[in-house]
Amino acid sequence: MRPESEDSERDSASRHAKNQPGTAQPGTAQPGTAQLGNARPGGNRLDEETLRELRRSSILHVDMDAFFVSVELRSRPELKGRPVIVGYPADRSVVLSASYEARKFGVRSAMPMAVAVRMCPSAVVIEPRHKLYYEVSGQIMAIFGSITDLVEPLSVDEAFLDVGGAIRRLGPPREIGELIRRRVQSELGITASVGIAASKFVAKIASTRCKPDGLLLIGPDETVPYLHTLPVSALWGVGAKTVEVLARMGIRTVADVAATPLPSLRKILGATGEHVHRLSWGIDPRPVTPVRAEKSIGAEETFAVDTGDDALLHRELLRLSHRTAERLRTAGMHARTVALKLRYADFSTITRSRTVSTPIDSAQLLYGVAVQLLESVGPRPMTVRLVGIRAEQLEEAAQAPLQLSLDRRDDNWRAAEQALDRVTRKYGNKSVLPARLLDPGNGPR
Ligand code: TTP
Ligand code: MG
Ligand code: MG
Repeated sequence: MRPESEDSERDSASRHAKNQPGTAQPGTAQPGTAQLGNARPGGNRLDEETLRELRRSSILHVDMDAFFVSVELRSRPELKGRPVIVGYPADRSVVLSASYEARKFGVRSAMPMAVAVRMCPSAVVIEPRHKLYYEVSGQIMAIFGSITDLVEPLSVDEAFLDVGGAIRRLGPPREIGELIRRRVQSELGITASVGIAASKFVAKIASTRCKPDGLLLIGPDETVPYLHTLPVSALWGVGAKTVEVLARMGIRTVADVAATPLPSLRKILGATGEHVHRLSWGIDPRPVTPVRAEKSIGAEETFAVDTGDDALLHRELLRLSHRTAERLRTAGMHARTVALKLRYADFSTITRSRTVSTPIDSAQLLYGVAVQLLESVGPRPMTVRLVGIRAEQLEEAAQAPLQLSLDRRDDNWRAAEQALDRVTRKYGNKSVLPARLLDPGNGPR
């Protein structure tokens, strides 16, 4: 008998179709669990073959459902089941988080608030309480950390976990996923969805597909057939522009990508063609890499005179982005998260951060995120004393081969900035700067 037959069947994606989220309810063991045995109290030891098999799909992607909204609903349970949006009510603001009831009306995160309210006039809008979310985020990460050391946080509400080393102690990955879901629910009062697979890429797809309040395991044998049912946009790094480019060539699904010869893909997409091709066959060898939260690189500046001037703030952000990006590149690091810090005239300080899907090391990209973060702050209550940018969740450039930014402009920026680094090293600082920074009269675009 093939050793994997029992488990791979039990763990098959087909049993947990995406339209059946949350099939495994907290507290209910999966059929067959008892026979598996384990090292937990009352259980038998897992035999080596079973263990090897279970370890083939040991990567979990855990993400909270409608995180900011769910945290708010803990103190306002009467709103459960109703459309709820977290965001500033001002027209310039965007939706930060939308309950699944609001999503039925078409509301999505990052949508302008004005549009969202028009789509769903019955939605209850709640102003964000970022400090609270960061506290809960810490508690989420602490739960993950009690399962395994191999935790790679991706943003405030999600992380990859490699639970291969925890199977003897806690049971098969699916049980560990259910354990995490139960603990998040009972200890923090919110729900999480868990995707499980052999790779980070597929685990993330799985969690997205089983939301909300679900668990989906895509076993090794189901991975390729499952991927091939998806649209190309499911591939990491394939954004709207690339979808368009591929569609013009008649490539619409992951199966189409897989069936396209590599040389043709290279011709269409350049160097990233190879990565996209590999992903289409479920190949993503990147390991779960724990990142230390304190590892960060940044720059900040106090204004000579407190300011409320947007143009000045933007210009300063651009300058700080260049400083930070140069330091990143010197250190050979890429950043997953960009944080903005604002200190107001009364010394009260706020930070906002955003995690990007492709690690970045260019000033233009840092600046882009910083501007979005500044906009997400909403109306500022008073003038600003200090502004800062911090690149967080750093990973070594060599560890992040999947620079799947398919926007050629990004690559051009990176090349231009690398050239700038070389000039700076040779001729000293400030010999070359973007025109906007040299001419103080220049406002933001
Ligand atoms: P997400 O996990 O992307 O979204 P979500 O948890 O609200 O919903 P889902 O069930 O689809 O996972 O983001 C986590 C939180 O991060 C979200 O609740 C609010 C915050 N956030 C922002 O502040 N800005 C953004 O642009 C996005 C996408 C999220
Ligand atoms: Mg979430
Ligand atoms: Mg998330």
